[in-house]
This record gives sequence, C-alpha cells and structure tokens, in this order.
Amino acid sequence: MPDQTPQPVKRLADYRPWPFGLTETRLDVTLAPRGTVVRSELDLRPGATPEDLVLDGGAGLRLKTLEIDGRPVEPAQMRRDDETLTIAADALPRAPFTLSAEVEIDPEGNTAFEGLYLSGGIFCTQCEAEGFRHITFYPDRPDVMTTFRVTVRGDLPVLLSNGNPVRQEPGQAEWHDPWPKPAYLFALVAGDLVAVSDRFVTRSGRDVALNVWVRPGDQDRAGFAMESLIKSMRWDEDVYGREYDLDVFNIVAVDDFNMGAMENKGLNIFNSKLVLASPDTATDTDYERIEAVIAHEYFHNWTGNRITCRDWFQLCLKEGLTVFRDQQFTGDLRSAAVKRIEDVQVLRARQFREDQGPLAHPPRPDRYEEINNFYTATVYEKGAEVIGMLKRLVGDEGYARALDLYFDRHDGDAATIEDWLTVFEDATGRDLTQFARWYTDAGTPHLTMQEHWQDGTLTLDFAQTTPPTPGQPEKPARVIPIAVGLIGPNGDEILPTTVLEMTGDRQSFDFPGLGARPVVSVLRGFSAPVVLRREMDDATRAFLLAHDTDPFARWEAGRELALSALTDLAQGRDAGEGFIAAIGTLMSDEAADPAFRALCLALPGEEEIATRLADRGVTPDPQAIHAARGDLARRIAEAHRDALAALYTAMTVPGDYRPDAASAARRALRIAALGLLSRIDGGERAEVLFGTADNMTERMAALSVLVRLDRAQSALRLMAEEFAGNRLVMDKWFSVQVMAAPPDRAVAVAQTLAARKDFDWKNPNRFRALLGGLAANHAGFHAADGSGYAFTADWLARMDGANPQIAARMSTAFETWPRYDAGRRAHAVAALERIAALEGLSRNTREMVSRMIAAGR
Ligand code: B3K
Ligand code: ZN
Repeated sequence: MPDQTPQPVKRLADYRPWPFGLTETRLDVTLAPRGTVVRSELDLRPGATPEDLVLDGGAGLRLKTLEIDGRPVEPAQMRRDDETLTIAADALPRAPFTLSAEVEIDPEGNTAFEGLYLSGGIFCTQCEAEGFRHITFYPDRPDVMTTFRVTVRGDLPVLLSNGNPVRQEPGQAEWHDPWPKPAYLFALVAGDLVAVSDRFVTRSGRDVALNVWVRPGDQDRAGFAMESLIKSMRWDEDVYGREYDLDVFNIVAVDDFNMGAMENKGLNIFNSKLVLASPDTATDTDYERIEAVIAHEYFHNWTGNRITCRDWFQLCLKEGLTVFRDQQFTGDLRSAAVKRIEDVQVLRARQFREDQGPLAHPPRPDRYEEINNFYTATVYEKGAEVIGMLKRLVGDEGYARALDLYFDRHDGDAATIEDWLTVFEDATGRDLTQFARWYTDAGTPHLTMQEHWQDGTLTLDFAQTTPPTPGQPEKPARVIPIAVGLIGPNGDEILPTTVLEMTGDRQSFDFPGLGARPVVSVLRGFSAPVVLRREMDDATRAFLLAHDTDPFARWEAGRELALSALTDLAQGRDAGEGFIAAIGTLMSDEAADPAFRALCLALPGEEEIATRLADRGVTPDPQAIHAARGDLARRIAEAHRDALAALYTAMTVPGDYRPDAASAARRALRIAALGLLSRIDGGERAEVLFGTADNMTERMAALSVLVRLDRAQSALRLMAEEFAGNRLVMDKWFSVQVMAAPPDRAVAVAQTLAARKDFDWKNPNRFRALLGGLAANHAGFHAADGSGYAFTADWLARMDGANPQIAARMSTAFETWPRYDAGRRAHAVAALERIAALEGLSRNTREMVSRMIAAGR
C-alpha cells in the first residue's frame, strides 16, 4: 500500500468530506486500569468510488481483532502507523458492512488526560478535539455523526455514558444516545460517585432527571452547580427557545482535567473546581465562574452538539457563539454593565495580548499543526465579540430571526462559518462579505478618532489600520460598528447611543445643529474589539467618568486616566493627580453600584500597563511598572484614607455568606478598599480580616495582601493546616504565594513550593496554580536575570513528557517576549530554544514554541 505519512500542517483548503457513511456505532467497554478492552462495531456504507478506509487511532491502541462482517481482515490488507489504521479498498465490500474491532488500552498510564484515563480512581474521558482515537479506531472528525449504543462493564457503583439509560445492573450499564453526534462528544465515566439530584420539566413537558456526580463527602458543595444548571435550562428556553432533548442530564466532577469542562452529550464532565463550592472554600469569583461554565456547557447542547462544526477550523462557530450566550446569561442574571466591563478586561488581557504577539491568528484559522493549540482567547473571546458586533449591526430583532433560522436550517448539521453568515444574510437581507473579514483576518484594528467643531457641527474623523500578524502582512478595512453618544457641557446627554458603521480606511460623520460643543463618548459598550486612540486631556476623561451614561464608557474614562498616569510614572514622569481626585469622588458616590465602583478602584494590572507602553512604542520595564503601580496605590490611600476606611466598614455584608451578585459587589468594593489601605496600614486590617472572615472571598483577599507585604507566614501555616485535605483550596494556597510575592522573591518562592511533596505537578490545577501564578507575577516572571523564564522552561519540558496539552498551553507565558529589552529577549529565546531542542517534544509544544521563536527571526 502507498505510504500515507500524515502531513504536519492541516489546511482548511484541503477539506474533503469523509468518503464513507456511518449509520451506527456500538461500543462495549470492559474497564480495567491497565487493560481496558474496547469492542467496537461500526455500521459503514461505502461511497460510489472504491477507496481505502482510513481510521484514526493513536499509538497506544493495542489491536486484538479486526473483522468485516464477522471475517478477519488479512494483515496484508491493512496498514498501521502511529496515527492511523488503513484497510485497502479491495478488502472492503461494495455494500453496507460492519467493521468490528477489539482493542486494549491503558487508562492508568494515560497522563495526557486525553481519551480514557483514571483520575483518583474514577475512569473518565476527554475526547475533544481528537481524544476518541485513543479509545478505538474511528473516523475521528466532527463531520462524521452517528447514534451510539454503549455498554460499560466494570466492578464500580456508577457506570455512565451519553444519552438515555437503557439497562442498569450491577457491574454493567447500557446507554443509548439517539442524537447523532461526532466522536468528540462521546463520554464515559465510572467510579465510586454520589449524586446530588433534582428534576427539570421542559416547557413541552419532558421530565428530565438531573444529577451532579461527585466523590462521597463532596455532596454539600454541589448544590450551587445544580442551581446553576436549572437556571441555565430555564434561560435557554426563555431567551433562545431551546429545550433539552434527553431524559437525563449528568454532570460529573473530576480532579484531573486539562481545562474547565466539556460538553459531552448528556454527560458533561467538569474540572472539580468548576462544580464544588462552599462559602468557606470558594470565592465570589469561583461562584460566578461555576454559574457561567455550567451554563456554557449546557448551552453547547444546541450550539455545538445539535449543530456542530464541519471541521476544526470552524471551532469558533460553536465556541464564539456559546461564549456569547453565556455572557448574555450572566449579564441577565447579574449586572449587564459589570459583566460587560469584566469581559472587556479579559478580552484585552488575553486576546489583545495574543493578537499583538507571535501567536496571533484569526478566529477562523486556515492552518494548524495541533488543533488543541487553537482553543484560544481569539477563538473563544474574539469569536464572541464578532457575534456581539453582528447583533449590533442587525439589531436585536434581526439577531433573533437569524438565530431561529440557524436552528431550523442547521439542526443535525456539521456547519461552517459561511453557513452561519448566510443565515444572517438570509434573515436580514444584509450583505456580510466585508464583515466576514472579522473571521478570516487576525490582528486588532487600531481606530483613531479626531474631532472638529465648526458652526454648530461636530465632525468625527475615523481612521482604521490593523498591524501585520504572522502570515498576514496586509489587512483590508473591516466593518466597525462604533457606538457614540454626545454629552453637553452641563453633563446632560444630548445624543443617546447611536451606532456609526465604518467600512472604509477613513470615514467622517457629521453631527449638525448643536448649540455648544459636546463631549464625545465613543465606543460605548465596547462596540467593537479595537484599540481606540483619541487625544483627550485628563479633565475630559474626568468629566466622562463623572457624567457618561454608558457604564462601559464611564469605566473606560477612569481606566484611561489611570493608564495615562501609570505609563507616565513608569517612565519616571510625575503624574496621577487627576486620577486620584476623580477616583475620590467616585468611590463615595452612593448612587453608583458597588461592583462598578470596585472595578474603577482596581488599578490596571502590570501586564496591562506593559501592553499600553509597548503599544506606544516604549519598551516596558517590569520593575519600573511594579513600582509605579505601588506608588499610585499608596498615594490614593494617603489622599482618601478616611473615605476608604469608611467604605471598608460600610461594605461589610451582614448575615450568612451568600454568593449573589449584590453581596459579592459589596465584598468586591470592601476588598478594593482593603488593598489600597494596606499600602498605608502595614497590613493590619488584612491580618484581622484573615482571622475573622467567615468566607473564602475575604480570606483570600486578605491573604494576598499579606503575601505582598511579606507578613503571611502564620496565615499560610494556618490555612495549610485547615485545608490540607482540600485540593482546590490548596491550589489557591500555592498560587497566591507566587502571584502576590514581591517580584524579586517570586522565583525563589516558586522553587521552594515546587520542591514540596504536595506539589503534585501532574495534576493540571496544581501545575497551573504554581506556573500560572508565576506567569501572572509580571515583574517576577520577567526577572531581568532570566530566572523566571528558566524555571518555567524547566517545568514545561518536564510537563511535556506527561501532558503535552498542558505544557503547550502554559508555554503562552512567553508569548509577549518580543516586546521586552534585549537582555530579557535573549533569556526568553534561550529558554524557548532549550525547549525546542528537547528530544521527543510533543507536536503541541513544538508548534507553540516554534511559532514564538519565529517572531525573533
Ligand atoms: N469544548 C471544550 C473544550 C475542549 C478543549 C479541547 N482541548 C470546553 C468548552 O469550550 O466548553
Ligand atoms: Zn465551549
């Protein structure tokens, strides 16, 4: 048979449908830690022209038997390499046939947590994107969809798979999933688990059994996840008209998981940190994230499962839309204004950073080596922003019509971005040819605005340009929805939010008939994911911070004030008075939502300051940035000592802890005040709060302050004693010590922690706590002597041997290296090259590291 060595680069342009049909998959799995036996039967239909049958299958599959319609396939008619099994066309019947295989796999030896693996005695699976090929030989691609019948055998109390239960008896369970699905949505879980259970009756009357499965003893921390699931099910019916479609919905929490959670049909598997919560172990942020991720995975049932992706290049079709939906959900349940600001902060911190560096790629990439490297902020968060822009352009009604059409037209399909855009064109009559560039072009557009005022007419001149990104030197103009409002000199709004549509490189908009020159509030609600540049003095920013009616624009005005002060300070210039005065007024404005005030009080992080400097062509100096931020915080505290102390007391939340938005908002403001006050009280309040708070939110906030001030020894000891048996709390304990450490000690702290017995580095949460904690300590990670880079590289190299997905993901700590000074750049490249030179380096990490190194060439 001809050689078919897999090509390293996969290209969208090479897409071709699978030449066979698959009508049903039957699996019979007999579980054993080192030798699980998987028997599969695939009902296949050959295409019109005879072709070899190529199935995906990893090197870890030990093939025992292979039969076609009950007859063994001759060895001469098949070919095996590390990634595929090929059966020659002339060995295949011309009519429908059944291919049966028996393979043996080793879940206990599976440290990559992809396919079937063991996590603390629980068998579980992760198949997206290409994990099913480590369970059996299969056409492991999202456009091959079929129904599944699964029998699970094993001496374990709980045996779960997708769909509806057919038969359950001791040691054996049979499941049937009537909804055709691709292999990436397959799941199996088995172990000693207990359920927190409830029911949900859908609006058409289907009675659904709901279970959140956890380890015995964890039931009292699973209630919030269940409440969140019920809210999600109701919201998707109310807002998108989407109902659940099986008799059961199972969620399982496991401790070893490569990411947050997975939307397997009817059997979501979650990282335990996104399920388990109690007031004394989880923070407000944890609660909000649990609610959002439970919703996200549940919403995938329609946007991802019922309508899936044709190929992995289309990943943002399901991820962008599902993120957009979970953002809407959180906005509806909590505060839409606060949620929008938080989402923009995440977008800027992660996606803008990605777009500005060597790993930039479009929301719909057209090439990849390892698809797991493309579960990125660009695919997820920018994918969601693009949908937000579409909605803004076609209006709420147009959006609702388009979504109804999408669900009607594509239910059961493996669809593409073109299908998605066509639905919007058909539902609204709009031509989206130019809009499609948001999907195909990488990079963040830079938008400049200039104002002209003459004879009662205000003219706004806009210009857009997008910097080059790897492989895309030139970028044509995009459609940019720019939401503006005008505010009169007395603070009254004279033009409510209006959306301008920019389509050219340069474009002007006139606002005639105005009595006096207004102040322009622009990019309201962050109406497009662009970097906006406009000349504005501090007085105008302070005016907008006081008067803008759009909460995002109001917050943004404060942010700009803070950033201009911090970038000046970091370059040795005196600054900050304007911000200190404006923030003083806002912090005590009782009419403003405490959550909003907390957001305004939190200074931009060091990474954000570095990004702003780099954006302005200045090489960031991490130590100077750290000092500038500390200095401004101290000056705010000195200027507003009494007001902050009053806030700290007033924002105490009476009664038992509740994770609702209003209580969380008060705690957030109280914590913001605590952080500032700690710059002048030596950490006294933090020490008291750590000892007295009845909830993890305040205890962690206090602990972080104490770590920063280097007086956390006894608090850390107490916490370690109290929570030695709680992995999730101990993850926080690891991460806060590195993240909040004084930068000159961060690497040493990380080294000490890494040497501890309980640094169980193969557990992704623990690894992320330590290495992600260091990466988040900007001046610590970017230590001038390269020690942060070297430490991280050592651990990436080690992790790559066990779990390539985690190593590759964590390697993004290096993605900003080109913007630093020559000394740091040399250390960073040396670290990356050391990883690249490793023998046996995974495809995942190799692709990431070589893309990052290429930026220096
Ligand atoms: N779809 C999964 C992510 C899978 C990641 C594979 N490396 C979770 C989510 O986005 O909902
Ligand atoms: Zn998702």
